[in-house]
Amino acid sequence: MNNQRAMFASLLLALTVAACGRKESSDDTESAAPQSVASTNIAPVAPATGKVVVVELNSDAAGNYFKPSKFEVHRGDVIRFTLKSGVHNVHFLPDSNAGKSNLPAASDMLQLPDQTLDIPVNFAPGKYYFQCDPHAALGMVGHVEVED
Ligand SMILES: [Cu+2]
Repeated sequence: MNNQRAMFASLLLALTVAACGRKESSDDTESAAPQSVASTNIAPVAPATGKVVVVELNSDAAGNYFKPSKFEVHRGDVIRFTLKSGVHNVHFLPDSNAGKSNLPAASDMLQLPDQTLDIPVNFAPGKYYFQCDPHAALGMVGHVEVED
């Protein structure tokens, strides 16, 4: 009886710890697919499908800005730049990403509301800088950290 209680208590504790650990993921991301149910006994066979990380491009009373302007992604994710207002582009400036390879080319201007630009995250782990060319001087810059 007491053993059963102890086992139940430790199981509960393990579940609580697992639940807390999941909260570390960023609030600014959206899952591309429903989250798979965690399985503690079976090791994943293949890397999970990447998630879609939405980054808005805005032009409003607050200025011109990416939202979020600082975030993390993992290889296999997709960064979905989504125009909310204004006219913007996305440029991973080589000069500001010294030593990095595989940078996406500067994008065309996004002009239509909800127009999207998907950038697959296939670059090496590290910190990357990007900007909107017309508004970089006004602070429309972003930082993304790529993790494996
Ligand atoms: Cu812009």
